[in-house]
Amino acid sequence: MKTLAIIPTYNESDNISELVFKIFSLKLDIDILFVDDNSPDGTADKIRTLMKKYNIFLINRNGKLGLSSAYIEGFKWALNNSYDTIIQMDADLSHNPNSIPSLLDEINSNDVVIGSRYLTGINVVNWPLRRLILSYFANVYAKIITGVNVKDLTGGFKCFKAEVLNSIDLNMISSEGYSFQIEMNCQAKYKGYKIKEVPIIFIDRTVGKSKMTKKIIFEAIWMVPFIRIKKIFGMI
Ligand SMILES: Nc1nc2c(ncn2[C@@H]2O[C@H](COP(=O)(O)OP(=O)(O)OP(=O)(O)O)[C@@H](O)[C@H]2O)c(=O)[nH]1
Ligand SMILES: [Mg+2]
Repeated sequence: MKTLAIIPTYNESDNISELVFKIFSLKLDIDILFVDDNSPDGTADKIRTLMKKYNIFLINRNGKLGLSSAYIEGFKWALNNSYDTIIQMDADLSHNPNSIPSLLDEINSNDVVIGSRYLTGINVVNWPLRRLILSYFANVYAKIITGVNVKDLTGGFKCFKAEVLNSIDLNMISSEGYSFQIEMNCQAKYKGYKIKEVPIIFIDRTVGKSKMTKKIIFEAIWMVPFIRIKKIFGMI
């Protein structure tokens, strides 16, 4: 099994070293691909230093192009470089690398594994109540409209079999922000792939700033019915 962890970064220089150290401490055979959008805080330079010691790759883009396009670029790179298992995670340590083994354990018998915050109650630590309510109800809304029975449709800690990414026309993904997570899950489910959730504990970032904006929230509100409409008209 050739495994890649794709990690998009924007101004995460203070989180990168700890993250890389924690992933390689697992002693699993995993490569890391960072997709950095020319972070003004010098994240890419930190990554380049770490590249001397670890199996790390970097796609350095010219400017902030958004989470969705960072992942799409990473997915294409993974497929071109023959990885068969692709993990995606945030750089801010909200996604604990110690949960990677439980994602990998399940990927053999499933096609997509989601590290789920809402599988066993609400496993979110240190989020302000309004952020938690937003995330929770966004998930209920997305589940009802899309008909995809996943408790954490918006989570960003996931594992894909390469076959799933290969089957999706990545150039036709419409989302720019976090609704990207919902769209990828729907694409997989509508194509008949098996999705499994495993519980994770999500801890709010302690270092760096959130990139969540109102634009990202509004995009998700109209994108969810749009995804369903694409399915109804056979575009997925
Ligand atoms: N390359 C790239 N990475 C991004 C962009 N926006 C966010 N990211 C990265 O995507 C991951 C998730 O972004 P976060 O800001 O942590 O978003 P979040 O997890 O929803 O929100 P918080 O945890 O509250 O900050 C982090 O690793 C970010 O650095 C972007 O435009 N380009
Ligand atoms: Mg985060």
